[in-house]
Amino acid sequence: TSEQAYLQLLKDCLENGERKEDRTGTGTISIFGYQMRFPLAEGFPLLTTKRVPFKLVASELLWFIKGDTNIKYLLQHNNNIWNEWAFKRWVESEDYQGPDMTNFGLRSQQDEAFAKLYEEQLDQFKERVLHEDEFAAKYGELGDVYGKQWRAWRTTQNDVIDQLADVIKTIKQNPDSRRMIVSAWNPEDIPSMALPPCHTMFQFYVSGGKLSCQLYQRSGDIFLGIPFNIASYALLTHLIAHECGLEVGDFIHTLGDAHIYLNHVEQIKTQLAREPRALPKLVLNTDKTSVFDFELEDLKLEGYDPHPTIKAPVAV
Ligand code: DHF
Ligand code: TMP
Repeated sequence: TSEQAYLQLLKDCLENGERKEDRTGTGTISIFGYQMRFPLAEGFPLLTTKRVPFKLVASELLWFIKGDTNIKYLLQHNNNIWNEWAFKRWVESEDYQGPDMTNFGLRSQQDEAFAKLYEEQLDQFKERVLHEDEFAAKYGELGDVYGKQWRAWRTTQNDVIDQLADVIKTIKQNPDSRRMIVSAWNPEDIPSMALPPCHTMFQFYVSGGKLSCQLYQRSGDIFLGIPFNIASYALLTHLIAHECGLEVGDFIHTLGDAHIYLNHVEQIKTQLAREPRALPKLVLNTDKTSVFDFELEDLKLEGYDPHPTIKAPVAV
């Protein structure tokens, strides 16, 4: 199946990757420049060699599509994947008065007493984002991240560009266009983002009634982030193809710095010892047409039968 492309990336990086230090202090094995292709008609590319939580992939994508940049929506959907980056802004702010949380990501992996303190602070933080509007508006925000750039890119003339709506219009009206691009990489806004965009730009291509999508990802956490990114862009391609009356073609994933964090190597060896299974099938609620109207319950997977979850710490 097309999962082989991902398993090959795990192998290639383990075998040929170079040891490289990184921003988070974790250390990586890294390669630069890599491409994978997932023919979407073969099945939905959600990994089967470990469980990847589809609901979390889907709620994150719907959050981008809404143009939302506040983790409150994610928390309301029990999605905790962006917590650390909002929490980081909170504990580095003037308003935070609790115990010192400097370098909480690494310290919570090394020091059990600190890990307990950190969990408490993170739980309190989540409660406040969920239940205090003013706190949520200020500290649930990740800044000018994906949702903002996709739906409301601000120009120097103070106009707003809805890149996603524009690209969908072009796919319908001028499918041969070679300009169907959405960019999250806005150099002016980078200082006001919790994390500069990892999936930086994507392009669509229509041929033979099929919609393909290629993503350029500048930086990819091979074990944790990339399985989400593959599924997320596959889902986006399905949604847009559905709205435009097209079949799905390929998702092409092009990577810049693709890296394995050193504290993921054992997990990857476990995963590589497993046999991939048949890919699941995505079933959309066809009562909905517009990409902008889809809700979580309109997105269903059939036949997902993965090997068990493999846990790994995320580098902050
Ligand atoms: N930083 C780093 N170092 N790696 C990332 O992949 C990453 N991804 C971000 C933000 N910053 C990042 C946003 N996406 C997980 C997956 C995707 C994601 C963030 C985190 C993650 O931890 N996945 C776990 C399950 C999480 C859960 O069940 O709550 C996994 O096992 O897939
Ligand atoms: P960086 O900004 O120093 O590159 O760190 C970002 C890390 O997050 C890096 O390990 C890549 C990873 N990442 C993904 O792999 N996919 C994602 O969607 C996001 C947001 C981050």
